[in-house]
Amino acid sequence: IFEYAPAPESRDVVDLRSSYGLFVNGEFVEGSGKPFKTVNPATEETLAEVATATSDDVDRAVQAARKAFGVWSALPGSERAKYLFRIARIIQERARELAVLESLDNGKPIRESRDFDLPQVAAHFFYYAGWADKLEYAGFGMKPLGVAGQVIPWNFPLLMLAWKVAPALACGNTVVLKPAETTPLTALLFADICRQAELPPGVVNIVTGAGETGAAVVAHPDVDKVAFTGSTEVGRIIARTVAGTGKKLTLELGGKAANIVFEDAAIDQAVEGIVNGIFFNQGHVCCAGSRLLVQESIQDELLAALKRRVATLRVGDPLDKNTDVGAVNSAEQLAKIRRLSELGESEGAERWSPACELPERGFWFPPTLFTGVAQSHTIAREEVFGPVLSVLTFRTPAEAVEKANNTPYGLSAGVWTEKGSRILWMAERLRAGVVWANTFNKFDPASPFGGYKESGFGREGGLHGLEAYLDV
Ligand code: TXE
Repeated sequence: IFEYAPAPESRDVVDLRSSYGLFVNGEFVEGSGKPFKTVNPATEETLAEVATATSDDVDRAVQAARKAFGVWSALPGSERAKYLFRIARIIQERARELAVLESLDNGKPIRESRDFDLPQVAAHFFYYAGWADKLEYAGFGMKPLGVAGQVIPWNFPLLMLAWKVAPALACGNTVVLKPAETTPLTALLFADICRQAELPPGVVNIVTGAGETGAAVVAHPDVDKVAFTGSTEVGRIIARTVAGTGKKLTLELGGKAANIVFEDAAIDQAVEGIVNGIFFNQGHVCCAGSRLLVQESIQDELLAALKRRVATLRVGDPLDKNTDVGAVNSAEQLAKIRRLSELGESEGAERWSPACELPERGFWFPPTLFTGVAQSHTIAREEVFGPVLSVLTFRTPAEAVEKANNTPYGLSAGVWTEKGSRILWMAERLRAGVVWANTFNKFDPASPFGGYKESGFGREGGLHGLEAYLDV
């Protein structure tokens, strides 16, 4: 019935340069390391060459941040708020440019970068701008920590920046941020926005490069606070580096969330929540609902409805406004998704994907369901970080809780039921930082986010997100 008419967003709104430097002390400067290429994961074309910061470059950035700390932390909160409001407004004004650049560098559908990432990014700056002048009356001690070293991943490049930079600056800290090596471009455009907002030099510094650059930020003796979002493996390395140094640390790591559907749930609504839970952002989401726990009595009905819905998802060009599922961010991540999916099959689960044509070039993986998954299967235990859903069943609420908690992670969970009392009963027992009820992947800057167990510690967002950047 429906003719498919591609509706691509224009690339021309982005003024791509062929090479990018580091942003240190308010200026773009060359890096001393060997530059690296960042590619468009949907086409494998090189977007730009980006500087690599060595430990000497990181040192210069930290020194700039240290110097700026004196100025920035001495400003009245109301003055800092003005800068943050200005940044938020410029983000709104340049939202289209930022969204297209995010989709180009990351592979996510423009619908998501335009309607989710960018509004959330601006909202975080507005929200924390609102706190900057209220902190001294809000029961907090007033001392910012100093220089914050922040290392972020590639799944929500600009949003993870906002989660880290906005509260740090509101409290009076200065920042040295290292974006992920596959998605550095929107952070560099953000650097340009800082200049446009006339933020004092050195308050925000962006150092690009791979893990070594991140390690140099974390280890720098003049960094007072480390904030990291990424793999549990690297989180452990960072925790070891920071141990005994007196630096403050927050970690936001992996997840293996259960999305739990009871027999009395509104099925159509649950299906939308399941699809959103695992296929949003190609499943590159730490809180993705990657384990579907369905009550046995409705398994057949739910799976049939879910497959019908998944078959309608459009996979393809991230800049096409009709696209639901974009490109996998990197060749490495694609290899990991493939390896874990092959393991899923060889360990005995049943694999299903709708018929869907994937582009020839680029990094692509179809929406995939595994049914008949046992708790011992690798795909039920390891974070795939891709569009791959493992389906398990349960009979009683207690069994649902036990299975949901049977993971070293504890970032999020979803509960679908019409019974309010059951939602509360479940939320009390689920060991997860966020429990969504009859929805999934809902975010708000006023709401704290963070993990239990191996998903990390500390909270980002809301009032609690300020604690990570203040000394009492
Ligand atoms: O993560 P890394 P990768 C999970 C997900 C994914 C897996 C691997 O399962 O498949 O991790 O992804 C920097 N010191 N998540 O390899 O390496 C790195 O340069 C300091 C979940 O991309 O953790 C990048 O900027 N920094 C996750 C950032 O850490 C180091 C999001 C994250 O990269 C470093 C991403 C070091 N020794 C992946 N080594 C989530 N929680 O949302 C690397 N980095």
